[in-house]
Amino acid sequence: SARALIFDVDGTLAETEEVHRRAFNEAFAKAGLHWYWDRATYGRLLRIAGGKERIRAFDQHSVVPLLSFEEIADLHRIKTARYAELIASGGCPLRPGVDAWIDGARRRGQRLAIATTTSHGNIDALLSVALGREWAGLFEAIVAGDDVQRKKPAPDVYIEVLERLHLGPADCIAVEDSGNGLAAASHAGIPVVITRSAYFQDDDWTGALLVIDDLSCLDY
Ligand code: XBP
Ligand code: MG
Repeated sequence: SARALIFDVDGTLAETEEVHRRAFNEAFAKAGLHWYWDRATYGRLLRIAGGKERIRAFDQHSVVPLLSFEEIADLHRIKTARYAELIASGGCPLRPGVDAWIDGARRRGQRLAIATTTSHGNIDALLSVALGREWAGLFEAIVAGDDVQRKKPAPDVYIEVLERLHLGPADCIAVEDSGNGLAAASHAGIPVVITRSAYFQDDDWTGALLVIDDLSCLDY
């Protein structure tokens, strides 16, 4: 079996995207923007990884783009604060099978890591509720979007995880839910298990090692 499992966060460990979407919409309202991302719009926008990048792409496609980089950063800060509040108050449960996978991996002596587009603050908000205050001790490497130059679908987060673990790509398995994630891990040479999530049911999974509905589908 693989020596290390590298997990994506959003969509893979938990169905966080509806919480992200709500936080974006509440940030827009707070900033006085007449923007609202419904599910269909958000589904299209998810092709762009990263919240700041997603806001910028949406703005650039409007008739009159209006936001500077600073304004986008401010808006994204409001969104991030709101996301943390929503997660802290209501939480967002881990997807079925995630707990068992993490336990099983530890029993088998597999190492664990995280490779995500979102921020360290957002990972902490989510996992300190879902896995407890000491959650970070479970993972040997935690690499977030702003730690590297290019976000997914670029392989940067995965390459950085491999360097920190001192492992080659064939020693690992990446667990992902999106086409961007599949591309990122594949470009780093890492085999990918896809656990299909709410927003990415029917993507093109060519190149994936395995496509499953959730991690409880696997017995090991
Ligand atoms: C997740 C994302 C993130 C979140 C928002 O991608 O694209 O942008 O939607 O997070 P992946 P931020 O699961 O492939 O890592 O607003 O913090 O960027
Ligand atoms: Mg994801």
